[in-house]
Amino acid sequence: MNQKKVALIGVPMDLGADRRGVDMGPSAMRYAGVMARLTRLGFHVDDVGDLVVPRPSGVAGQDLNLKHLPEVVEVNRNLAATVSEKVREGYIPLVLGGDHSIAIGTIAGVAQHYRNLGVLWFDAHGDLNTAETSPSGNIHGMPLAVSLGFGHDDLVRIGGFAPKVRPENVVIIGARDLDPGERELIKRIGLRVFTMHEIDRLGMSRVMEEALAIVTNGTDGVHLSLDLDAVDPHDAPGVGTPVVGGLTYRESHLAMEMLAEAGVLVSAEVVEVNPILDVENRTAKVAVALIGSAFGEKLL
Ligand code: 5AB
Ligand code: MN
Ligand code: MN
Ligand code: MN
Repeated sequence: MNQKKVALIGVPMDLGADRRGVDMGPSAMRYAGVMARLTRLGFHVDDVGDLVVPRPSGVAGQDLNLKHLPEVVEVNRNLAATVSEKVREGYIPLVLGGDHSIAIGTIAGVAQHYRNLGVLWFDAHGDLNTAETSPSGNIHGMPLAVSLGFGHDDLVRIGGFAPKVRPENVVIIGARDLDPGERELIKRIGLRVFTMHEIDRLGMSRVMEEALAIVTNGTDGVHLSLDLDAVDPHDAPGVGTPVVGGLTYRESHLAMEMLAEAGVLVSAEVVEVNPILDVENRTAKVAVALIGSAFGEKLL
């Protein structure tokens, strides 16, 4: 059997968010041992390094309620091309963020090869805003909307086609902070959102069973988008937009282990790790431990 290959792609992007520092996320996760962790699991790991993120050109995009739009578009175009090339070469791309705006590029690249992609989106937030609904103008609050075909054309058309994914193939897990426009969109397109309320009531095991059934139904692969703010700030304090009442360390691990057992993962990104706001690199360590579980790590 051919050895499975993982391509690490760092994207030191922080222009999609208000708080600086998340650009150091890739370094923090490398320092926390992501490479060794995957190698130990038997993967051939190639670190392709970090994409170049331009310096912000003043206030471009502010008038559109899309901060740093040109830079975010440029980076995501490059990321989509890199991810697509790595998938073509037989790799599972593992994108290390950076703020969550980079999901636009990852999904654009993967969806070029998987036209019926399923998406598991772990997040305290919906990331379903558009310029019209966003309270902040920060593009990291918009990537799931963009991937579903909603938002500014320059973002939606990255990779040359839209939408990248269909609502019936996508689930959000861990939500506890949604804006009014996001709630409206969720209802309009019938997106399945497993809120913290449902995780409390059903338990993560049952939630993951249902979530996996949705994202594998009629799809040709599953993408994991893991925003570390899905995890409770007690365990993952180093994130730009912490929200109390999140997933426990154990719940998040169980979710990743069940994903690994399903054997459907074709790409992943781990985002919003902010070392400046962290405590002794705790959040990056949690991120790397979760990556281990998602890629098949087991105790026995
Ligand atoms: B993250 C908020 N909904 O749009 C907005 O961390 C927060 O990628 C977005 O989930 C958080 O600004 C984006 C208020
Ligand atoms: Mn190699
Ligand atoms: Mn979030
Ligand atoms: Mn997010």
